[in-house]
Amino acid sequence: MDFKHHSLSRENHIDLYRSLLKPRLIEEKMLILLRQGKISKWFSGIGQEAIAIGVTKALNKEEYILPMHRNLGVFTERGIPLYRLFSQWQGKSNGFTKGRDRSFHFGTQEYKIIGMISHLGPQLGVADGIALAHKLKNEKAVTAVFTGEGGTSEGDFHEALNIASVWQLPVLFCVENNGYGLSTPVSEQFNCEHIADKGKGYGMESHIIEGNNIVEVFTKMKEIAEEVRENPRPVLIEFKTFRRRGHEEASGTKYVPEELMDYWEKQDPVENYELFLLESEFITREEISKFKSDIKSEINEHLKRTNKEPSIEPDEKLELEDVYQQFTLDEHQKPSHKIEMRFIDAISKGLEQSMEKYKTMVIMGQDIAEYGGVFKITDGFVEKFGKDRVRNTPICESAIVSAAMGLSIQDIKSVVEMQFSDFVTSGFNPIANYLAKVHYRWGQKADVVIRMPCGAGVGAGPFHSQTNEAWFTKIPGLKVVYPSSPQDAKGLLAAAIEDPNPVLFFEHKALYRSIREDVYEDYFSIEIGKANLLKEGKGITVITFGAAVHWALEVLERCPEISAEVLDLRSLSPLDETAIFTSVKKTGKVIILQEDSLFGGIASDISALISEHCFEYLDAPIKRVASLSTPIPFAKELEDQYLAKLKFENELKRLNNY
Ligand SMILES: Cc1ncc(C[n+]2csc(CCOP(=O)(O)OP(=O)(O)O)c2C)c(N)n1
Ligand SMILES: [Mg+2]
Repeated sequence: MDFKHHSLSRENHIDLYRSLLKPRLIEEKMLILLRQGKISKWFSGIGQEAIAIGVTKALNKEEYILPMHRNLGVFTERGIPLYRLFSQWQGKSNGFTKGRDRSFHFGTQEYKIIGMISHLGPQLGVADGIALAHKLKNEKAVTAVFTGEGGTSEGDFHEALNIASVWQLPVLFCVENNGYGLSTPVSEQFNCEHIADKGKGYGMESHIIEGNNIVEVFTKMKEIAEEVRENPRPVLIEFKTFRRRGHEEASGTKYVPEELMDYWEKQDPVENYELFLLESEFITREEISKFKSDIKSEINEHLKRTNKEPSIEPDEKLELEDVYQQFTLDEHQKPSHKIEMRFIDAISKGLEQSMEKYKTMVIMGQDIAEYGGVFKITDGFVEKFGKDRVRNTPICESAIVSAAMGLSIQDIKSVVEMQFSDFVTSGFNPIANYLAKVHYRWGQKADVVIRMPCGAGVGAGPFHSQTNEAWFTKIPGLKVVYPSSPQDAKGLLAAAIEDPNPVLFFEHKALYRSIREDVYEDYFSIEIGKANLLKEGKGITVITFGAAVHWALEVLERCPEISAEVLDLRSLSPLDETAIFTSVKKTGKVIILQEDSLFGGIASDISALISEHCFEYLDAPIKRVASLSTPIPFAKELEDQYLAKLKFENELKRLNNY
């Protein structure tokens, strides 16, 4: 290993060496604590420290780094007090997650570190979003994101690199190729010589760096970072290194050939550098001992502090409160004048007014710019707000949702349009695992609205007709809004955008051009979580939402003899339980109508809630009416048979006569 470099003074070398030592000595201590059962899991980075340290040193302190599970050096190099790290690993309240997540699964805006989620890949798209924000703000800054070579097999890697290249984002994609992903060797992970070769496929500059040589890592990364700040673009960097211990400490290394271990032991980044510093007479053995004992006493002192910290006292109320960021709606709104709008116009106008209100807000989606989106909701937006804020995306749902998360980390609101709500499956992972959980985990907001054009009745078959709200109402941390009228759609969309929490906003396609009413022209928002009593009655409560509201009203129009209340839920999460219970207690009979197929839909939970809270008030069994338990068919005759719409009238009459 060659450690000579013209740009480095003796002081620079010593500084690099001391930084390199720190994660090594902390790890050695952690391995002891692990054996004593004091920490739960440990992912060792021994032998790979030069990468985390070199990359972090090459960046400015205000530039974001997104590390992975072996990158302790990122955390030490950013100067996080060790007791906070130890507390994090021991699940104490003065860690970074109040005991809610383990090891390196946290971020901190204070140190500009954005930690991973277990799923590895989403980290890369989040870096895209952070870098996009720098670019939009005209800041000369790079963002560095880490992944192992195993993680590069995930679709997220492909999507994130593709987006970064198409948008020329200043991201340094740092791949630590350490030979294994858990027990899987590189030969079973990918079939090309170097991961760096993939850069060409993305139209991206790439480099191979000797990952165990701190001087090479630091000087090359510094040079690359300087160039990228001036000339924003993504760069793929493959660091050749090796994982010297098990995937995590309990899993061992039996499957690793001994020769490989022996070879890489000789490539140790700390020992080789130490030798160079001694031979160059930059440092003496006494100095080395002094550095080591200084770090060891720092470790011991901080461990004492962590050990004194009391264990967490579980507080159910606090746990529930922290799932969402608290906020209050903008109160300065006095809309007065109404004009007639179709459902689709209301959404378009609402979106446009939010773009005017929030000057940095970004909209992203497929074909939404010049083309105006497949439903033309964003028609004319690009002329008004420009291509920076109205962004066509490649077909990369997952990394776009992750990028929206990155924008939120940089305090920029965004709205992501799913072309059809069905396609959200391709972006499900970051929604369910990143956006939904990030506030609870480490207090970071995910200020993202995902627009979901959904629903059947348009003869579009199994992949363009689903109403998939139940996939999301299950997940704490998300809000799920589902308007049925133009006025609600405009006001609730504005509220969803004001809200700093992640909101899935369902827009029924069949309503887009079929429903119209007078709507406030000026900006206004409607509080999320409040149901709307559309019609009062005495005999039956009809609970429903979305297009089914109109099915119910249509039937009731035909059956004036039935005195029914119609409760339009408007929001499924949070759910207005008070409105539900109040109405059911008044009428004593309830029918819940949902467009989705029956099992596991929101109607089931509402039914359970009513039976738990209103049992004594019920005069008949609770009835759920939903669509058939099949995928949604294409042919009109089959779709009609599938939908709950035609079944509702009979069930309503039956309940009325009960
Ligand atoms: C989506 C997903 N699949 C599988 C896993 C389990 N898992 C965690 S780390 C890991 C190996 C990662 O290998 P690599 O990216 O090379 O990183 P390294 O551990 O070698 O640093 C696996 C399979 C996971 N966490 N997430
Ligand atoms: Mg690996």
